[in-house]
This record gives sequence, C-alpha cells and structure tokens, in this order.
Amino acid sequence: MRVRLLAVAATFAALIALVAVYVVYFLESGPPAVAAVINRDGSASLTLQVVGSYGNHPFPDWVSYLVKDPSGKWRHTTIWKLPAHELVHVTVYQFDSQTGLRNNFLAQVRGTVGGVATYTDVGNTGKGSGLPPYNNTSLSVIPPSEPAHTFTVPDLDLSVPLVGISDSTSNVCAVAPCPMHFAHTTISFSFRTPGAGTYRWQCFVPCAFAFLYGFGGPMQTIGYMDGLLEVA
Ligand SMILES: [Cu+2]
Repeated sequence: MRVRLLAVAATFAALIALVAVYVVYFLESGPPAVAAVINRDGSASLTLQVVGSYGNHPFPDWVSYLVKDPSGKWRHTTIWKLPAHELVHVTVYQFDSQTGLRNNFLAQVRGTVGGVATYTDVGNTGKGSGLPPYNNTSLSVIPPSEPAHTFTVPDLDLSVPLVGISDSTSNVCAVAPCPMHFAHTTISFSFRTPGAGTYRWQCFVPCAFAFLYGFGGPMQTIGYMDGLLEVA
C-alpha cells in the first residue's frame, strides 16, 4: 500500500514539475516586446506586415506577422506595447494570398473607430468577389472568401479581416521582411486601447498550411499568428 502511495506521489510530483518547466519555458522563450510609435498628440501608430512565409530560421515556411519598431526596423515579434486609453492607428501591409474564413462572422470589421477599416490593393484585384480593386475603400464587412488573416483581440471585441492578394499574382514575397514592391494589400484602422493590462490577440483564419485543420504550428505560436498587446 505504502509503495503504491509513494509511486502515485512521485508520478504526481513529476507531472507538476513538467508543467512548471513548460510554464517557465513559455514565459521565458517568447519574442521581445516592441513599442508602437507614440505621436505628438499621445496617440500611437502601429505598423505591421503579414507574410505567407517568414523565410528565415527557424520556421521559414510559416505564416507570420512582423512589426516596425520606432526606429523603422522590421522586427519579428507579436508582442506590442501600447499606451492605455489612447487611440492606436494601425497600418497592416498584407502580402499573403486569400484563404477564406471557416466562420463568416469574422468577415466583419468590429471594434474599430467608426466600425470600419480602409482597404487598398497594390498589384491585386478582389479575386472572385466581383468587386473592383480596393482603393482606399472603407468597409465594415468584406467577402468571407477574401481574408488571408484576421487581427482579432477577443477581450476588446476588436477584429479586422485582412484581405489577401490574388492567387493569380506572380509577384509574391517569400522572405520577410517584405519590401513594398511585392504584391500586397494595405489595411488601416484605428481603435482605442482600454486600461492597463495584457490582452491576447490572434489570427482566426485557418492559415497554418500543412497543419491539422490549418490551426497548428504558427497559429498556436506567439511570434507568428498570435501575440500580446501590453497596454500600460
Ligand atoms: Cu493567419
């Protein structure tokens, strides 16, 4: 009896130790936080790009977000620092092709100033949508077949679908950071940050190619398709 009790206790302790190792690794191994640009009026500007393949070590074929740091350099991190109770002006350069949504609800723009985002195509047309190319077009919803990714912060009820480039485009960027001469769409919107805290964000398009249901790999790795808003 006693041996059995000891064995159970030892196994339990080992499992707890594994969980602790996992938590420490998760907290320690993430990418660094990069601050948004703070404007004179106190608002912030956040400039992002989304790429179909990161093109670099350690996962060159993973989809990813990148962010521009205040010195203008592209950085591979999805942890961004934002001021509390301020407007944030977001510009996303989106270089990946269209995947489409599983849940059409996410074709809506939600939680932005005015409930809209502004869409522009560069070297691209609205594939299959029958729509003309986006040219600084303000929209509150886009065709659900068109998103390549979404930028979604569930706690803030903020979600913006990011239009993908056309499949027929040959001018596709394969290595991040992507220069602007490659085909991309530009999406811009503003939102107001809440009080201080850490808010999780993620993409909701099943965009992880070659993973089960498109939801593994980069879709569950901070630094690629999800991250944190550190609001302070
Ligand atoms: Cu995605």
